[in-house]
Amino acid sequence: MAGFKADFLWGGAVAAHQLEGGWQEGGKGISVADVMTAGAHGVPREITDGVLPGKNYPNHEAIDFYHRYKDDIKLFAEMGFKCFRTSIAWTRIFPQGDELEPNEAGLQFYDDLFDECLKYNIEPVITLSHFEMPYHLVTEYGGWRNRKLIDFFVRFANAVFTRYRSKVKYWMTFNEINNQANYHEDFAPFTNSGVKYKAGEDREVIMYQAAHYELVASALAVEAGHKINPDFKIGCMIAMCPIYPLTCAPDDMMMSVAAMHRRYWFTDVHVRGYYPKHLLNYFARRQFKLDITEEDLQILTRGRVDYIGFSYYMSFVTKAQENNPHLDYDETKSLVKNPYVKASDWGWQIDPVGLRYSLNYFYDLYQLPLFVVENGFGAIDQPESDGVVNDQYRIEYMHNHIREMKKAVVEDGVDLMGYTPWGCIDLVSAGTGEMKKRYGLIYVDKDNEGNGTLARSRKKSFWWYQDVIKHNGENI
Ligand code: P53
Repeated sequence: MAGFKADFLWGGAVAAHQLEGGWQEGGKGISVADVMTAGAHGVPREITDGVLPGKNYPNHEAIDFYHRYKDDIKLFAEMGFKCFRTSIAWTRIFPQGDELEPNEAGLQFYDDLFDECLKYNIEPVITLSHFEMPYHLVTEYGGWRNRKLIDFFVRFANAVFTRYRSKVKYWMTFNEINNQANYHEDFAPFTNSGVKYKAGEDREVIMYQAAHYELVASALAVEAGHKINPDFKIGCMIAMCPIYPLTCAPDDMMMSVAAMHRRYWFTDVHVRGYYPKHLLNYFARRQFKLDITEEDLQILTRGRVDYIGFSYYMSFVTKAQENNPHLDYDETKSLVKNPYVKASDWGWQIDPVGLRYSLNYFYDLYQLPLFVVENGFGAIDQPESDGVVNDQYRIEYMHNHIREMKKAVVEDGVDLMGYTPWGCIDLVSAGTGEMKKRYGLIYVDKDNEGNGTLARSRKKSFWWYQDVIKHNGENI
């Protein structure tokens, strides 16, 4: 039986702000990640007004990849990586975000990093905006609630597309653009869009406006990228947590459809180049006044993505509720526990079959190539007496997810480009800012308080994944 393609992109995924550190090196500006303190499960990260003394900002040093990337990439090569997904920190290229000319030291850093990957035949897979936009764009412009951000982003995209046109082929525009569907919490609006809400504001309409500007910026970037190098493959990036109905009661089923509409319309716009009717009807019902011009709508049709990149960690469950005649979805209130699956220590429901379901969902709807650009198990690791982390639980998680992914390819005929497990090396958690929520196949000696030698060591999963890649997943 056929399996994964011969040129399947096995690799790993990270984001600049979660591992680079060097937050002021090479002329880098302050990003939104630089003003977020460490939190914990159930304790949100604090978003401070600039960098304040006496606070713990875990992304400032992270795991010091900025100085250690050569050794780390050597370890990725040893695992057999065919690709490495990271992001370009916007603040290394345009430190404030609104400059006219890029910062040469920042451009040079990524030239060196990509050269190091290419030395081992590792394809860089690059996200343009991964929760690390310039903080200056927040304080001066209000983040993505401002249309001016489109020009700043497109300038950034053009600068890096041009500079790396012969080094990078695979790109994504906005990481997990749909996380901000959860606009009642402060985290996603800030990390996705640099939006800080004022008391009493209608959060939802601001979220739709910011997302619209991002979608226009993404489409312009796709269009520009294809001109700079027609071989570029430029994708979107969606946080996929499929929302199941709690029961087969028809109202529960319809609630799940309505919830999926609210969380995944972003993909429709990226892929099809226009807004789905259900969302336009919703805007009309809510009487949202959005700045969406005729020209914007033209741009959206021109800048459609080449593939769908998505993260998959968990599935969600919803049910119909009283007094909700329109089946409106509120991510902070509409979700319930799935009685059939277990959850991680951070409450993320573990559901490998949900990955097969997600691959089928996307492929049935869009027939575009898919790329699983994040998947993994955040857990507390304890090195044993010999110093090795025996992370059998992580191996089991990944094994079960790869097996379901394989069924989607072999049995269901989904076109899958690759698989890059999240945090292939331990790094700072985005959601909580912790180090102890580890995803890596490589252990990094550093704790939540910032103590540790930063030394790297191979976990048991390192050898396991090396074997998976070597056999192109045939042993799963
Ligand atoms: P952490 C929420 C839901 C799904 C994925 O997350 C998410 C989030 C945000 O926390 O984020 C992605 O570190 C994101 C990465 C992040 C990773 O998943 O909170 O693209 O930056 O680190 C894992 O455990």
